Amino acid sequence: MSAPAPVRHLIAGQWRPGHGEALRSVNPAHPAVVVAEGSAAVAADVDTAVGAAAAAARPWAALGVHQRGAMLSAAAQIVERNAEPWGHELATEEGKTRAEGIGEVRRAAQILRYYGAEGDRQAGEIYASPRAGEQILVTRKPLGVVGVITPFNFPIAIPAWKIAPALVYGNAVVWKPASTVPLLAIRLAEALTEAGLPPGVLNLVIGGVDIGDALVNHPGVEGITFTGSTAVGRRIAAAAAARGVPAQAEMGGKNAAVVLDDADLDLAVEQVMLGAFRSTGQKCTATSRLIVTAGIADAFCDALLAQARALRVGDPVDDATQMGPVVSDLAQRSITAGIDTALAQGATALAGGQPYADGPLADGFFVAPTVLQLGTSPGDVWTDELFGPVLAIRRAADAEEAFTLANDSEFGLSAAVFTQDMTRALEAVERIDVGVLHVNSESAGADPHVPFGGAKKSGLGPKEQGGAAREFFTHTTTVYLRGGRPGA
Ligand code: UN1
Repeated sequence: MSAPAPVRHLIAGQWRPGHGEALRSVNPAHPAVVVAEGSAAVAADVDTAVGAAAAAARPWAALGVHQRGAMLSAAAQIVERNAEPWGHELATEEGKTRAEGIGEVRRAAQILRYYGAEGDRQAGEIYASPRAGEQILVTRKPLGVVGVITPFNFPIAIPAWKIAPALVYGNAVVWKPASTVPLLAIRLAEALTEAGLPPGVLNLVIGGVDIGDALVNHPGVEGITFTGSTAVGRRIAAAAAARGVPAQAEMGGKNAAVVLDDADLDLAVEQVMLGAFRSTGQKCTATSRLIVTAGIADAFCDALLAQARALRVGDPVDDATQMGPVVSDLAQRSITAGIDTALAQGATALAGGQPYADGPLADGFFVAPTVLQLGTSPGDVWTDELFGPVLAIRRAADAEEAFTLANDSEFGLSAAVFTQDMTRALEAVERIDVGVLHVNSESAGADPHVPFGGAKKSGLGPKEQGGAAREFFTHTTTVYLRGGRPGA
């Protein structure tokens, strides 16, 4: 067992210990094992970090997009080279399986590579002018100092997909990651520092809600990007609006998989299993609602339950494990409470639903893969995001009713529809109100070059990734460009 890694903060180009309250991340499969340990940042650190970022922002913006991109490309190589050890650390700190952890580190490298090449993709707009001798063009400028607040569930990929575009478009960053995953945050900041980022361009301050609040309310922060819970996202967006700065908030999901009568049964079962239980269901894009039409419902549920009951739950660094623990004691308690409420409100547990009372999983923050059959009054589990391995099933008479049920949520992040009928698939595209729709694949997943984000109440502000990220991390200047007096 290795010694805990020290928690350090990156401020003005220097790695420093914190002076705040004790902060430790533990292995959620073995909570007695400390992964990283030290002290949180304090509000004064946020102030210093924002000051350093403000000083670094102008020369950074002046550097040019190609040079900034070259540093991201260098960071991508460092991240890629460390995929195995950092993926292992990720699994021990966050709890997803080691294979997923390594995959996530590689994904962070891919995101850095994508934005590293952004200079070659930049293109602008030129408009005709109603006046002779004039052209109108639109240029883009960075916001300045951007506050980045990231969740625990993708400790390196989500930070990469916020920080890489923020930096390449010329912003300086002050980043507060979830305090449950400090080690992976330190790893990404190390890679970017090693890649040559000038001091102050990226600052890392690790801490709890007080540090997030200090960042969000700091007058020097000129934009805030956040991924996390709906309650916090709305609070951040409100605080940003009160200060008159833009905010981008990616929040909750209650994502449906719709399985229609003509679906490829094996494919649908496989993909719903991945959507519901990969990363222990801790994704805003995870499948937490399943709607299945009458003609396939019994066969589908039988096959799904057999797989859910057989899922190998265990230590994420054991190669045989298919699903690890949830991130923390708090998460375990809130998911378990959500399951208990569902059962009290009339749901039937078809798989899981019970805590691990004894055996090797009893000490870790494990929650059994849980499948709940809902009745006609579906209860809170139909509407509230539990952020864990819990799938709630409802049956629909036909595709029309299934699409209506899929839309029966205030959220609209992602959905999956399983059908082999192109007409039905196109109907789903028309009918299902989401930001991301998968036809015959699981509800989770995102690629760096395409927009990511939700419809309805899942998100606020411009979408993330691809060209969409530019909308948030830059502002435009419309330039009326004339030479001298025409004809003079
Ligand atoms: C994915 O589906 O692979 O917090 C990414 C989340 C999302 C990212 C999902 N913002 O789960």
